[in-house]
Amino acid sequence: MRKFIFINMLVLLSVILAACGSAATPAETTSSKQVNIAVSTNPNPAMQGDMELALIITDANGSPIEGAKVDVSVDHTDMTGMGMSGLATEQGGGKYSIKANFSMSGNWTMTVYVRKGELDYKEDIRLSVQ
Ligand SMILES: [Cu+2]
Repeated sequence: MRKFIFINMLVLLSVILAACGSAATPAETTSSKQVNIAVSTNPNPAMQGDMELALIITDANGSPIEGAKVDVSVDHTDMTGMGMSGLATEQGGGKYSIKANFSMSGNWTMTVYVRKGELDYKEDIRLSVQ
């Protein structure tokens, strides 16, 4: 009987350890951002329907990042299968823009990929559509 309890304790302990392992928090990245993305919308505030998204993309020193490949995808946060994506058009001076049609109001998440040479940066930006 004593042995049986001991085995149970071991099993319980291993379950706890496994649970702790999966809940481990990833190492935090506290280094300053390589890339800054400022988003503006036309119309502003963002409205359901056709919209232009403009991104001003700068580096850690505030200098515009030009000549980058900027992929934008947007997803309606509460739903699946409502995403769209495309390549933003460079406007010069670190500005990139893309047209989108938001078929529903609500919370959307915009994922921006900025790639240029060694730089491969991704950022999720929340977008509230009225
Ligand atoms: Cu939706």
